[in-house]
Amino acid sequence: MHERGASVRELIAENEALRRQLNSLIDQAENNHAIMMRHQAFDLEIVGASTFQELIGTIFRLLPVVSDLDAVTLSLVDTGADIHTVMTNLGVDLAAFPNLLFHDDAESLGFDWSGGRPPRPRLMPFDAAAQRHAFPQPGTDLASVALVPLLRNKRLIGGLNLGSRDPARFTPLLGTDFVEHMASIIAICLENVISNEMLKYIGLTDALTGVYNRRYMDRRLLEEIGRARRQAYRVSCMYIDIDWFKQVNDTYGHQAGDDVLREVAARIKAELRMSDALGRFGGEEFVVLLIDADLDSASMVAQRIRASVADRPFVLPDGQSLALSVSIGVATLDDFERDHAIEGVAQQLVAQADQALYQAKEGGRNRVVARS
Ligand code: GH3
Ligand code: MG
Ligand code: MG
Repeated sequence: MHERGASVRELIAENEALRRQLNSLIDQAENNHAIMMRHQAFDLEIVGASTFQELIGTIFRLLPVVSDLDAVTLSLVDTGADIHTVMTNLGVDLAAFPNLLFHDDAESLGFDWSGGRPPRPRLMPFDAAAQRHAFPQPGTDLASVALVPLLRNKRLIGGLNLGSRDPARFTPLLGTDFVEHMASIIAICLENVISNEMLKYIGLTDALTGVYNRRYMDRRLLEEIGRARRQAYRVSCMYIDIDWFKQVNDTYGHQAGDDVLREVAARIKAELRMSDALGRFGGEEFVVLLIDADLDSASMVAQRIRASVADRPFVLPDGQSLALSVSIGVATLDDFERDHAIEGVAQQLVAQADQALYQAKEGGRNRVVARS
C-alpha cells in the first residue's frame, strides 16, 4: 500500500515535469515561429524593393528590429566607384545612409579565400580596431559580431555586418545557416537593383560626358513644361555649341576632342542649379533646361557659362593647352502658349534657342543671344 502511494506520487511528479518541459517546448516553438514569420516578412519586403534607395533603406530600417541587432552595416565592393557615381547621379542621397560602406576592392572586406573556396561568415567577439572596415562608427558597446559575405556566383559583392551587445549572440561555435540564408537573399536583391539602376542610368545618359542624352532631355522637357504650366513658373532653354570644334579634332586629334567635350560639359554643369538639366544633343552641342528661370536670369547663367569656357584655357593630358569658346542661344517659354499641345511647345522652345544660337554664331561666336 505504502509502496503504491510512493509510485503514484512519482508518476504525478514525472507527469508535471513532462508537462513543464512540453510547455517550454511549445513556447520555444511559438517564439521560433514568430521569428521566422518576421524574417519571412523581411524577405518579402526586400524582394519587393524596386530601387537601390528603397532596398538599402528597407534593410537598415527593418533588419535591426527583425533580428534584434544593435548595429547593421552593409559593405559594397565598388571598384572604380561606379556604383557610387551612378547612384549619386541618379539622385540617391548617400549621406542619408552612413552605414552603407563603399570599398574599392574585395580584399579590404577581410574574408578568407584560402583553398580557393568562397568565404564563410565570421562570428566572433567585437574588436573595434580589427573590424573598423565593417563598423567605422560603432556608437553602441558591441560585444559580438557576424561578418557575413555577400556572394553572387562565387563572387564577393559585399558584406553584411551584424553587431550585438550580447557577447553570446555571435560565437564561432554557432551555426551559420540562418545568416547565410539572409545574406543570400540580400545579395540577390542588391545585385538585381544595382543592375536595374545601371541600365536605367545607361539609358538616360551620354556615355562620353556623363550628362543626360537626347532621349532623356526630350522626355524631361515635356514633364517640365507640364509642371511649369500647372505651377505657373518660367522654363528657359539654352542651346550651346562649341566654336570651331572641328579644328580641335583636326589639330589635336579626336581623343583630345573627346577630353575637351568632357571638360566643357563639366564647366557648364558647374554653373547650373541642381534642378536644371544638362543634356548632350549629339556632336559638340549641349542643351540646358533651366527650371524657374526667366529670359534674363537664363541669359545671366549663359553668360557665366560662356565666360567659364573662354576665360580659362583647356589643358590636354599631354600638357598642351588650348583656348576655346562657346556660342549660346537662349529662349523662354511664353505664357500665351498655354493652349497649345505640350509636344509642339517643347519643340518650339528648343527651335527658338537653336535660332538664337545661329544668330550668336553669325554675330561672331563666343557670345550669348537671347530671343524674346
Ligand atoms: P562652329 O563654330 O560653326 O560650330 O564650327 P564647328 O567646327 O564647331 O562646327 P561643326 O558642326 O562643323 O563641327 C562639329 C564637329 O564636332 C564635327 C565633328 O568632327 C566633331 N564631333 C562630333 N561629335 C564628336 C565626338 O563625339 N567626339 C569628337 N572628338 N568630336 C566630335
Ligand atoms: Mg555643331
Ligand atoms: Mg560647333
